[in-house]
Amino acid sequence: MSKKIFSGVQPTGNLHLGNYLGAIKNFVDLNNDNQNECIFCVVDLHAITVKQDKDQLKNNIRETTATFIASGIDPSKSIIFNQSKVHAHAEGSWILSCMAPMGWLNRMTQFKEKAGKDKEKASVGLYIYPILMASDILLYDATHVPVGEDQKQHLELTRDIAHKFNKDFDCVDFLRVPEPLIKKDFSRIMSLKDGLKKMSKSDPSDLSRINLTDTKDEIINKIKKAKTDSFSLPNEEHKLKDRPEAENLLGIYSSVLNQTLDKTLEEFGGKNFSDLKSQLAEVLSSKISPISDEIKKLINDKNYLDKVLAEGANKAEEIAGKKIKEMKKIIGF
Ligand code: AQP
Repeated sequence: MSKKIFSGVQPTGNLHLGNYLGAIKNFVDLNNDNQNECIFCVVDLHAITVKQDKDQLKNNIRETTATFIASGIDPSKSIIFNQSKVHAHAEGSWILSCMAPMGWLNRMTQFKEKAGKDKEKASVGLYIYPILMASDILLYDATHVPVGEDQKQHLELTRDIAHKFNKDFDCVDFLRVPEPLIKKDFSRIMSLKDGLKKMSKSDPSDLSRINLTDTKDEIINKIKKAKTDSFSLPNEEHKLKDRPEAENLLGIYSSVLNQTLDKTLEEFGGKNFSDLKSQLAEVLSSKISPISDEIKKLINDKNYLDKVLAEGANKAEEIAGKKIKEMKKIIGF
């Protein structure tokens, strides 16, 4: 069955292995299936929900675009664009925020995590972030949305909002209810410094993540310094319970090699972390280094990246512009 794919990544710098294994790697597989229509968005409106430096933001938009292409997304097959270029996203977000009850938003755990203790000082944008995400997805009639496990709750909200809009305005199936595409295994990559914390761009410690622009030496060094426990590696999955660091490193190894955790446990069961670490550094650098080299090459070709984004925005505008017009008609504008 042909799928309409929509997903986005924030241009907030430090794109890392979690973004790659949780999302971008799936984007590439979906892009490679000729039956799919794919739209990959650099979600710069989402990025400004926390303060951004103007020049840094501009660079990060290009770097995220370069990362998409360097990872294997072909801009002649998939639409790649940045969100702020297509007005319908913000307009749709406002309309949907007028139908989504606050109670639904109050349940979003990502806001609680990101706002932390200082909730009063967090931006309103951070609070309504999932509504902008719903607008992004629903404007393109996306059937499937590939994301990491951390975005599952936001996707459920998108589905609820679509159902509510269709019901409130008596327009059955106008907003298409999308399906999440979340990989069953290893859809949440954890910090290298704390197996209970998500690997994230905003972690102050660079040693907590493998950046997609890291050199081979940096990768080797980070894996060497990754947190471990004091036991040897188990050979059965249930023995990974309460061993988050072991589970994370074995999971990363399996995911990069596209192999099952069972196979990895067979390979490393009874061995020490040092054996796993040296193999992991090897497979990671052979996967990441070519992407990293290509990002560094592409980032110097600003004209090319800007052209990809401009062409993508024109195509996206055609689709989203039409949908927002219909949406406005339905609500009585
Ligand atoms: N650790 C992760 N494991 C698996 N998937 C992940 N994703 C992010 N972190 C992990 C997935 O990457 C896609 C793009 O994410 P994003 O850039 O839009 O925002 P994010 O989820 O907020 O990413 P970070 O790194 O955690 O950023 P900060 O530190 O700014 O909060 C999404 O599909 C996400 O699931």
